[in-house]
Amino acid sequence: MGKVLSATQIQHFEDKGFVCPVDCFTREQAAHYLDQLEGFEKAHGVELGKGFNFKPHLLFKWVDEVARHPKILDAVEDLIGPNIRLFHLSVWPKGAHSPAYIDWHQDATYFGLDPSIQITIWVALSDAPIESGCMEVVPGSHKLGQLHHAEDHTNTILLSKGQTVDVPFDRSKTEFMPVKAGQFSVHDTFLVHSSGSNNTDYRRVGLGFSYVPTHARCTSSTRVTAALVRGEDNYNHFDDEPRPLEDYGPRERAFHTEAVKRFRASNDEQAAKY
Ligand SMILES: O=C(O)CCC(=O)C(=O)O
Repeated sequence: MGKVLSATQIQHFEDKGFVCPVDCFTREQAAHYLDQLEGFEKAHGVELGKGFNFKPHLLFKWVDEVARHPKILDAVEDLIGPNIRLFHLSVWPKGAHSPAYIDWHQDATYFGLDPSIQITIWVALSDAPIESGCMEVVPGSHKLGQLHHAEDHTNTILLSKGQTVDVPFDRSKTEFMPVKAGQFSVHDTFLVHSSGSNNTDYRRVGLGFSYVPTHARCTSSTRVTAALVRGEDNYNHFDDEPRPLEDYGPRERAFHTEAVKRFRASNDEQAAKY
């Protein structure tokens, strides 16, 4: 038994590469977070979507709060130990009846981590049932290690580089990871997964947090940033990310721009090796 995950859930994660769903906060709290996200979008005339969906925990106090939610960090600790950095975060919105989708991929691709240990926690701000395009996974595929990916720049693909597994793999048995607003799913960095388009009348929004143990390093020549969210770091593999003191303040925007620039440079460097 871990702090949040049961022995059965931890075993399921080891065998299948994912756990879903886990209760985190109330529907009302999820709606409150979604209001803040959409209030910002409305006020600034932007979408926190493709091209502007990276690392919003550096810009908004409410996102930083979710990133450090004790229930989330307890679940991550159950799987990778007590010293944890938030390596990356993407917002994943899919508008009502939007054709946007995500092809089969592994999160590890282009992260360049060594050792490649990373957990994705996908937190639902709105309900994400199968018909809204929740994630579909290939159970056990995390044991395949890194598979080769190609880039597909179809503009309805939400991933920044349209990374898509381009070697054969068995997807005769898949499972979905539906989550309700306020719940999260957990998956391993090598788990092969995808998600379909949103066939509901509402916008489906989730936050995908990528956590790593502090001993993992990014092998890119660009030194990337990551927030120490729990425990201590005796390795110095990352530059620290400061917590936002003001929503979308000038200091916050400047740091966010720099952190995203470095993350993209690192991703480009890793992609060039493929
Ligand atoms: O939000 C989605 O539909 C998929 C997100 C995803 O692939 C991930 O968080 O790893």
